[in-house]
Amino acid sequence: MNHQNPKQEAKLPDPETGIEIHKSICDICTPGSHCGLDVYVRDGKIVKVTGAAEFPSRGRLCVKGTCTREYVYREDRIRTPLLRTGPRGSGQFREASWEEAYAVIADRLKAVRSADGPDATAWFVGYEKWNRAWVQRLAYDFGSVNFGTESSVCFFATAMAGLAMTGAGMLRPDLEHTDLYLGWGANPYMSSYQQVEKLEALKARGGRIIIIDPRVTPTTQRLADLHLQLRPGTDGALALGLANLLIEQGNIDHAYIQAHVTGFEAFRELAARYTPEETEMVTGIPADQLRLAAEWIAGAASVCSYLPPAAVTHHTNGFNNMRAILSLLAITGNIDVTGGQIPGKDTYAHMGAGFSTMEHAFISEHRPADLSRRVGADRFPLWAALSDEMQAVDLARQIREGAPYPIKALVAFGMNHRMFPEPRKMLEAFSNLEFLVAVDLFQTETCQWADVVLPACSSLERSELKAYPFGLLTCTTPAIQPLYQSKNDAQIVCELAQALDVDDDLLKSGYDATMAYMISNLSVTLEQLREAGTPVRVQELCPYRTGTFLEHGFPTPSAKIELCPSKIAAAGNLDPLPAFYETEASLPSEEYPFRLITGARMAHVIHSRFHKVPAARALRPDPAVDLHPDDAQTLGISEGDPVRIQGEQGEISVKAHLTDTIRPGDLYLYHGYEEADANTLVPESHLDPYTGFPGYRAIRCRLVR
Ligand SMILES: Nc1nc2c(c(=O)[nH]1)N[C@H]1C(S)=C(S)[C@@H](COP(=O)(O)OP(=O)(O)OC[C@H]3O[C@@H](n4cnc5c(=O)[nH]c(N)nc54)[C@H](O)[C@@H]3O)O[C@H]1N2
Ligand SMILES: Nc1nc2c(c(=O)[nH]1)N[C@H]1C(S)=C(S)[C@@H](COP(=O)(O)OP(=O)(O)OC[C@H]3O[C@@H](n4cnc5c(=O)[nH]c(N)nc54)[C@H](O)[C@@H]3O)O[C@H]1N2
Ligand code: SF4
Ligand SMILES: [Mo]
Repeated sequence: MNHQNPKQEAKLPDPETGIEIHKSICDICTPGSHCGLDVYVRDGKIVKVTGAAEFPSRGRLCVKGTCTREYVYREDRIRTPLLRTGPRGSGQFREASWEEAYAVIADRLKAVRSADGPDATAWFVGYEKWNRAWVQRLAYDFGSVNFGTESSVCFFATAMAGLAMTGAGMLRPDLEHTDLYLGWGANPYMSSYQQVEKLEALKARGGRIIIIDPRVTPTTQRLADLHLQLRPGTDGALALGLANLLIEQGNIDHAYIQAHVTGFEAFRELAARYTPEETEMVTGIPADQLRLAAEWIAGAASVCSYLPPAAVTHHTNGFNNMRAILSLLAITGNIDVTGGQIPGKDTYAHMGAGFSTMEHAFISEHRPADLSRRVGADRFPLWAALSDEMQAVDLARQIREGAPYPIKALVAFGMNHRMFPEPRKMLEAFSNLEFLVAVDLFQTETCQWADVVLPACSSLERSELKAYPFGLLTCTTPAIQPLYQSKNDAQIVCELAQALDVDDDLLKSGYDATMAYMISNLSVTLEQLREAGTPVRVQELCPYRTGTFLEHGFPTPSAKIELCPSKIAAAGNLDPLPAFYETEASLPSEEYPFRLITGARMAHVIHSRFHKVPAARALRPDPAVDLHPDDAQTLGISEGDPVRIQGEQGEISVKAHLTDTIRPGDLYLYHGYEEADANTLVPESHLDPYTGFPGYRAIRCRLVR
């Protein structure tokens, strides 16, 4: 087994300062970014971190990345494996060796499997994407169908819309060639700065940008030629309203529809309900702005859209809203064409780079033949039809209720129970478990509930494969040795495979062997990648050729783009048309006059992880709710006043922040604070029936001074 991390090929220490510079990557946010790092190390400790020029990020970092040193050295890093000594949730542990911890895990998991079968163990990975293939393979090796991830609430609903309609999951916008960009919930200044320059380039070459966002943001101010400031959650109605105008005016692509689209007649009838007046009433977008947007779409040689991972789909009607957007692109002939929405495949760890690796085989080789029993499959049949993961949003319920069958043990890598609606119900579920393992960098609240806690290390402390667009691949080496006794997650999985003695020689042969397997179809080796130290272009680059699906047929039952997908019809009681509807809990009432939108990104935080990084926290020390000045005046609230937000499930206390960038009647709140957790206000039942995604972005509530 390979316990040792490979040696870093660093620049020699500077004779005067004793500082060595190591290349690494920041994995704090999405794989789409993963900026390159120059890590300045003296005596084995990081003294400074800057952006490395040789990566696609070209030497830049965001505010979180510049806080990397503080993030890595957060005081609550877990130092050793821990075994619970006090009651569940008490946080009382004793230190243990890795061998002892593995032995306990193996004993307890096998006991659950003997008594209740392998599916009584669930395996979960949170925000991190790089380690998922390993955990998924081990879950399958152990015999469980219940592997799930944070994708139960992020991006996959958007992918599902594409999958259901076209069979191709990732329909990326062709920003380089498009005439018109529809930024549905796009605000890259806060969430992915690398996208900004692409939109600036589009603008510079004369392309137009429409941003659809209920708020005024840096993106609407700096990039939008037109800002459609709609009521949150009404994107579907807006897309149908635009479709209706385009159809009425004959500005759709009849030849394309004839050749490549099914379900158009039914869709046309649905859209016809959204006259400009009706659309204005539902969305709040003035009819003249709607007409202008339709005119621009009609006049554009090509149109593409942001693929919003969260903003559009974090609604109880999010999936249909997303489908309405894609339907608009389909009837205007903008799917699988230059400048439109182009299919693409994942290369590795949720990143498309234009070549393939063995990751898919690595995961699927040991996949149980029948996944139909996985958590959430009964409740969210469309999810089950399109994803091989459990729908983890249903996990807490199944653990508590034991139906359709009991879940007794949970192995959780990077699990933050506050990610889910009504987090206390996840804690209740934890206390019902027989056994909980938590693997994390930090002593989180979730860890407090575990029986065994294992210390993971950060991206700077591990060697890791990483693919980037345009055929780039790298394998990092550790900039510093793992802090304390921590290890990287994938190595932990390989060692667990040994402890559990699963029938998997590859996994048991260690982390390096598994990485080598991942790229065994490529001409480049791990050693060569490590020697290079920065991304190299692989020879096997073979990007998707635009128009291939149009030419040979889409991977759907009809071989066409389906506006009323047969996969939805087959999944049971769901409307195959992208109808627009709103649920009661998202509609303000007399008792709950505000609509709360939680989670719109802020540059200096990411979910649960940066509220405890002092430098980042100092930028906005207290949890605060954004409130329109008109509403503040009505309620007699001033800037900085303490306020209580009361929902149907609970309440939290925060400070008031007055801003006229939002619509009166809306409230905005960032999530992940322990002391003021937005998700305590999101009802556990407030879910999209198609995807299981929570409606984080529209919850009715009231505000009390
Ligand atoms: N109200 C509201 N809730 C939301 C959202 C919202 O918009 N509003 N957004 C949702 C979305 S889109 C997402 S993606 C989720 C994200 O939600 P989470 O998955 O909760 O994201 P984080 O809190 O960033 O990270 C989860 C845990 O992973 C740990 N971790 C980080 N790196 C590693 C590692 O390398 N190994 C291990 N083992 N652990 C690690 C962290 O310390 C943390 O405890 O939240 C969702 N929840
Ligand atoms: N700094 C930072 N960066 C991050 C993250 C982070 O937490 N912090 N999280 C990462 C993750 S997990 C994700 S999923 C991405 C998400 O990143 P983005 O896709 O940028 O998502 P958000 O910032 O949540 O929302 C974008 C915009 O959508 C608007 N919006 C809210 N509701 C609606 C609606 O109903 N319709 C429309 N059209 N717009 C709406 C918001 O006002 C906001 O300005 O960011 C990633 N990057
Ligand atoms: S957190 Fe910032 S620096 Fe790190 S990968 Fe994301 S965008 Fe880059
Ligand atoms: Mo996300």
